[in-house]
Formats: sequence, C-alpha cells, structure tokens
Amino acid sequence: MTLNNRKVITMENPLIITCALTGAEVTRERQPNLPVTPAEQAVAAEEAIQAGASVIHLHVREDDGRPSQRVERFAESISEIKKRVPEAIIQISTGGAVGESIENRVRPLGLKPEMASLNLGTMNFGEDVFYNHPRDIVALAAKMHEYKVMPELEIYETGMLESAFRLAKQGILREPLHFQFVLGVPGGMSGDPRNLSHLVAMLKSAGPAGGGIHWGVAGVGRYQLPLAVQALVLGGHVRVGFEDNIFYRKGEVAKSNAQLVARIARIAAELDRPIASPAMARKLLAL
Ligand code: KMH
Ligand code: ZN
Repeated sequence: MTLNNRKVITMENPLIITCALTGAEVTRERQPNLPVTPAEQAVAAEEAIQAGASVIHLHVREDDGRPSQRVERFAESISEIKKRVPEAIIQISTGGAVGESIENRVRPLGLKPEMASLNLGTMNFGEDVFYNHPRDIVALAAKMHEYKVMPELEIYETGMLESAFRLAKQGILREPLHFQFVLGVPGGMSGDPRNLSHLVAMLKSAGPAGGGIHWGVAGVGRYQLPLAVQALVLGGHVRVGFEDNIFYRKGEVAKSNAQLVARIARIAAELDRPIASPAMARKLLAL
C-alpha cells in the first residue's frame, strides 16, 4: 500500500515472526526452559521455525549462562542451528548485554550473518544504562553495510526512530529499512497501545519516501501478547521469545519459545495474515 507516496507494509503482506530465543538478561532460575548452549539453541530454533518463525534473533551465552559476544560462540550456535534448520534467517545481536564493550559487540559481524540488530540510541535499561554512542551506531551501520548484513533497527522510543530517519537521510542507513519497536523496557516507551500507534503513524508521515519500510513489534513482559495482536491488525510483524517475555500467561512460565510462536501463528491465521516462510521473509526483506 502507498500512503502519501510512502510505501508501508500492510495486511496483504505475509507475517514475519521473529523468535528471540535467549537474550542477555533472562536466567535459568527464572525460566528453566531457557536455551543456553548452542545445542539447546539449535533445538529451540528448529521448534520455533516449525511453529511459524522465520527469523531467529540470537544472543549467545557461555555454558554457565553468562551473556557472551565471543565470536567462536556465535559461530558454534549458528552452525548448530544451520545443521537443524538451514533455512532459518539468523539475526545476531550487536546489543549484547548492557556494559559490553563496543569492540565485542562489533566483532561477531565478521561472521557475516544475514541480519544483525542495530540499536539507535542510549537509554536507561531497567536499573542499568544501555550505551549506544552516535559514533558507535554509525560504525556498526558501516560494518553491516560493508559485510552486506541487513540491520534490524531497534527502536525503544520515538527519538530513536527520528534518529534513524536522520541517518537514512545522510545515507548511513539504506532502504529498505526494517524497524523493530521494542516496547516495555523500563527506561523506554511502555507497551501502551497508543505508543505503537504513534510510532507506526510516524513511519507513515515522517519516514523516508523511497524503497519501503518494514516494521515489527517486540513487547516486553506482559506487553508481548497485546502488542503482537495490535501489530497483526496494523499490518506489522511480530517478535516473541524468552528474551522479551518468559511467561505464557500471568503466573505460568512458558514451556518453550515455540509455544509463544505457535500462539501468534494461530491468532494470525484467524486474522487472515499468512505466515512468511523463511524464503518469503528473505524476499520481503530483500536479504
Ligand atoms: N540486551 C539488551 C541490553 C539487541 O539485541 O540488539 C540489548 C538487546 C538489543 O538485547
Ligand atoms: Zn536482543
């Protein structure tokens, strides 16, 4: 659909479900089914893809559960996942855990995954500060361009979206732009439905007018399901998984990442949103 000459992805487009398997913050104590080792992540990824996901947002951990940005660990996880589900689109995290050095966050891009996250600003992140210096954002974007890695633009509040528009104007980010609205982190925008509506309206009114914009939403904690349903209705894509939410419903810890994916796939079917296979997602995102 075109709105004021701006192409915006809408209902007739297939739904890309991203599964954020592990994250950097969740512990086994809180979520006993959290995949930690490369072998566990491969099983979880296969289940998630079978349930309807096409993109795996990947953080890695050391065996003891500590968050890691070690290149070898990413390589191991990617290789294990590819053995089980070669078709999966792997999106590595360059955000890592709060406090991770920018050098360690950049290095795994050398593996040249199809996608990687790119965080668009500094913010309070719960009790911590998640640093994303403008210089580092530009450096990460340049590396991704050099390695032909598609950035997923992680947006936690409106100012970050406007920063992305500025970078696109300067040619530092190139279209098509793929936004992920991560809502519900204490320090960023909450998962109030008006916040998602506002961000989507901004895409339409202020986003670049060129080659297409894609967007999805990742609701944190109790916001995950309502925001996902809102995105389904508004024509956006959806991210679920233990990185953002460990519960199936209030008080009930989810059994697996796939259980969260499967619920979105079911609701999407009811709303006549077809689910994108990994091949379709590649086409849509021009990977
Ligand atoms: N762990 C958060 C501080 C990303 O993957 O790029 C950052 C994060 C974003 O998870
Ligand atoms: Zn992440």
